[in-house]
Order: sequence, then C-alpha cells, then structure tokens
Amino acid sequence: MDRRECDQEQLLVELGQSYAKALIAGDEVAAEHAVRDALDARLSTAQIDDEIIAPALWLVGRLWARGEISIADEHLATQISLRTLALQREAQRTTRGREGRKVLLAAPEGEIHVVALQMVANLLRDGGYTVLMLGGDVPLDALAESAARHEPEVICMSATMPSASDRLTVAIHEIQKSWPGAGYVLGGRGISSRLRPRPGIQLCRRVSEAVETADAMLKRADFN
Ligand code: B12
Repeated sequence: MDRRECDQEQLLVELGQSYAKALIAGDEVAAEHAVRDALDARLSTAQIDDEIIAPALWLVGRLWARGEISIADEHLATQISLRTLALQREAQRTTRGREGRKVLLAAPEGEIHVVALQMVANLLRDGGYTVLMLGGDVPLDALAESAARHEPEVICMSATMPSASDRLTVAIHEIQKSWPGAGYVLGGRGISSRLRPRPGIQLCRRVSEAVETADAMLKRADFN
C-alpha cells in the first residue's frame, strides 16, 4: 500500500467512526458532517457507501440485536443514513451541472505569481468545471484573443504585484470588446481599491471562494 492509499484508509476509518458515533447518538448534523468531509476528501460514492455508511448501520443492527439500543434508535439511524444518501446525490448533481462550462484563468502580462491561480484551477476542475489555464504573464491581446476563441463563461485572474491591478481592468476592457459573455472572478493581494466589485466582476480574498463565486456568476447569467 502506498502513502496515499494509507492516508485514505486512515481517513475512511476515522470518518467511519465519526459517522457510526453520530448514528448511535441520533445526531443528524454530525452524520452529515462526516459525509461532507468524505465528499470534500474526494472519496468515491462506493467508498462512502461501503466503508462508512454500511458498516455504521451494521453496528447499529448489532447493538439493537444485543438490546443495547431500541428499535426507534435503529429507525432514526436509518432515516439519517437515507438523508446522507440524498446529500451525496445532491453533491453529484451540482458537479454534473458544471460539466462543459468553461472557465479561463490567467495572470496578465508582467504578473508571474500563479500559485493561487493554479489552486483555483484545481478547485474548479475538481468541482466539475472545464478549465483553460493560460498561466502567468499573458499579453493582453493574447488573452483577449483566447477568450474570443474559447468563449468561457467565467474568467479568473490574479494580481499579486500592485502594478498588475490596473492591468486587470485593462484586460477586462479588452476582452469585453471581443467576448462580452464572460463574468470575472478576481483575486490577489495586488488588487487596489480602485478595482471595485460590480455586477459581472467579483473579488475574492481566498481561493476557496472561487467555485462558489463562479457558480453565482453562472446562475446570474442563466437568469438573464
Ligand atoms: C512564490 C513567489 C514568487 C515566485 C513566483 C513563482 C510563480 N510561478 O508563481 C517568483 C520567485 C518567480 C517570484 C518573483 C517575484 N516576486 Co514574488 N513572491 C513569491 C511569494 C514567496 C509567494 C507568493 C505565493 O505564491 N503565495 C501563495 C498564494 C496561494 O497566496 P497569494 O498569492 O497571496 O493568494 C491568496 C489571495 O491573494 C487569493 N488569490 C490570489 N489570486 C487569486 C485569484 C483568484 C481567482 C482567487 C479566487 C483568489 C486569489 O487566494 C490566496 C489565498 O487563498 C511571495 C511572498 C508573499 N508574502 O506573498 C512573494 C512576493 C509576492 N513577490 C514579490 C516580488 C517583489 C517579486 C519580484 C518582483 C522579485 C524580483 N525583484 O524579482 C519577482 C517578479 C514578480 C512579477 N513580475 O510578477 C513581493 C511583492 C511585493 C509587492 N506587493 O510589491 C512578495 C510579497 C515578496 C516580498 N515580501 O517582497 N515571486
């Protein structure tokens, strides 16, 4: 077993224990928490079903057979598990809903810091988006041309250097001339107070806000 498999095995054991404890306590919130953690850790539906939910229900069955919990406790544990199955389906539906929706990522010319942008790309890809990562130091005309060619619904850009902030504004202006259909998700410590959020342009402080912000942008576009 390699390191990754070992970590995953350990995580499954821990989440399995938390989930079982939650079922026995009749604690729906704690049970959902365990399943959300499993989903966040990218455990598969099969792993969650076979190695977290099923063993916990077997334990509940054994406790009931030994007279340690009541039939009502067993029913409650079952209802909680049925709800967590619905939660799993909902998470999959959300991911599928993002399939085929394109997000383009770039840092404008002169900006070579791209670690945060790569994190955003990973999060979006994991969330089901189709990701087009152009990387750092992308000339403005090349950026506008790429946007016009690929027609992404969302464009994520990053500015770490203070000088890059105004270039984001110019980039948006340039892109809008050739591809007006995108919303913008911007981040980075270089962003100045001159760049203000407005409809179609959102600022994020953390990479973890990117997926939610892109989702909100698409929802808005769908309603228009
Ligand atoms: C790694 C690094 C580099 C690498 C970059 C490699 C690469 N390919 O990315 C190298 C060595 C090449 C480099 C070069 C330079 N760097 Co440098 N670099 C850093 C360092 C150490 C880490 C930056 C980083 O990756 N952070 C990790 C990420 C995850 O965090 P973050 O960028 O802050 O992003 C957070 C948020 O801002 C937000 N976010 C950011 N972008 C986005 C985008 C979206 C869409 C979203 C949703 C969120 C989001 O999410 C993150 C948190 O969740 C910082 C130190 C520091 N204090 O930041 C200096 C730093 C940024 N660099 C600095 C400088 C000065 C330079 C150079 C000019 C140095 C030189 N004289 O050559 C050059 C050229 C820079 C240029 N033209 O772009 C300064 C900037 C100072 C300033 N504000 O003016 C810093 C702060 C170092 C310092 N203390 O002086 N650098």
